[in-house]
Amino acid sequence: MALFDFLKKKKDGPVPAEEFAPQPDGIIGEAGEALEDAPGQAEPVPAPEELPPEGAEVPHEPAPEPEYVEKPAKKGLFSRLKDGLSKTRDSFTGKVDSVFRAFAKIDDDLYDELEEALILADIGGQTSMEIVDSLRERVKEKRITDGAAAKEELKAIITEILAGGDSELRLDTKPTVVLVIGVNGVGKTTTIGKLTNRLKNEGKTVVLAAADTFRAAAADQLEIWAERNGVQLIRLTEGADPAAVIFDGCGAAKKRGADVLICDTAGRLHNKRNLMEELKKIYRVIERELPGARKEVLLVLDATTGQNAVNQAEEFNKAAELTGIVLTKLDGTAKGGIVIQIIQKLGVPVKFVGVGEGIDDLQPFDAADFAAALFPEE
Ligand SMILES: Nc1nc2c(ncn2[C@@H]2O[C@H](COP(=O)(O)OP(=O)(O)OP(=O)(O)O)[C@@H](O)[C@H]2O)c(=O)[nH]1
Ligand SMILES: [Mg+2]
Repeated sequence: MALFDFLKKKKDGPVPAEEFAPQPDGIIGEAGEALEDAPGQAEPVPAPEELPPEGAEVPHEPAPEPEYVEKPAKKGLFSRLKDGLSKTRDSFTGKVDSVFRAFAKIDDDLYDELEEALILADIGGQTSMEIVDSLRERVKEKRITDGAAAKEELKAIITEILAGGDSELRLDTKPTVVLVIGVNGVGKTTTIGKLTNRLKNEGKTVVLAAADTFRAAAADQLEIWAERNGVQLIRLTEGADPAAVIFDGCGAAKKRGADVLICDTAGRLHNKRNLMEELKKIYRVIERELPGARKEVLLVLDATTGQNAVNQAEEFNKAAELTGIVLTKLDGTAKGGIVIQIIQKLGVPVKFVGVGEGIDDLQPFDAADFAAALFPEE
């Protein structure tokens, strides 16, 4: 596929800085050795233009790596999801139920209250309105008169929205390259660790590329995950060109006959031009080194940031053709409702959800399970 097929041609303005998490300061260093050998590849990535002012507070410090504890008894996937979504469920069903309880009949007031409840449950204004409009139509069409049946319809509508995308990670080529992007602290590296575990358990050979060369600790963190999973890690020195790491990663994946090359990236791509520049360069390396390889571009979003995560998804989606979203930290938030608006607004499928820090706390996204976990049986 041609390089620019991956990048939308739309000319958008710069990404509003407040929509992205603050980034650590720094400039990309010289290209790594491998890339210097590669003709036409060695130009360094332009330094970010929107660096925070000197002395600016940088709130995100990478959290210490959690103690690795293998969960003793494998709890069922669904019950893990249900546990993980408990805060969201309490907020969501609490609000929705109280609306249906408060109204004896289904009328405009109920719809207004329901829309408000959905907005409060982080489903977003536009998506909430669409859901309520659709409910209104169905209730009319099916001549529904009682609240319980209307609630069932609401569940069906939400399930349909959630099921709107192809949530499968497509590993059609050997290797497939999985590029993991997102602002800092959202859980990219942890997600890669968990995803590697999943893929290994499916019998896949995985190579990891530490293309977050922004700080040495990032590669160290990925190395821990590589060791846990017993997979090869490609890393270069701090400050090396990320594309150089990907170049070496492609080489290692070829040599090993790996099924998947997963690339970690720095969470500092905070304006669209930098993101596009860097991705272009990375794509160019992948296309030359692994012609025809499928690319999965996964955007990691931290669910605890609520509407900000939705904004990030919109901005990243303009800059790069995302193939999927990973929504992390659902276990720590009541804001899981954002998944509904992300799917509805962006049309990008959610492929995985993170429901904890453990190695097996990454689940493939399943619309029916997610909806079932949101609407408990009565
Ligand atoms: N509770 C919970 N914590 C998570 C989840 N996913 C990631 N985390 C935690 O979030 C923190 C940040 O995760 P990282 O993987 O380092 O995030 P990152 O995006 O790689 O961050 P940078 O490399 O700094 O850009 C870590 O403490 C993780 O353990 C999740 O699904 N649930
Ligand atoms: Mg990281």
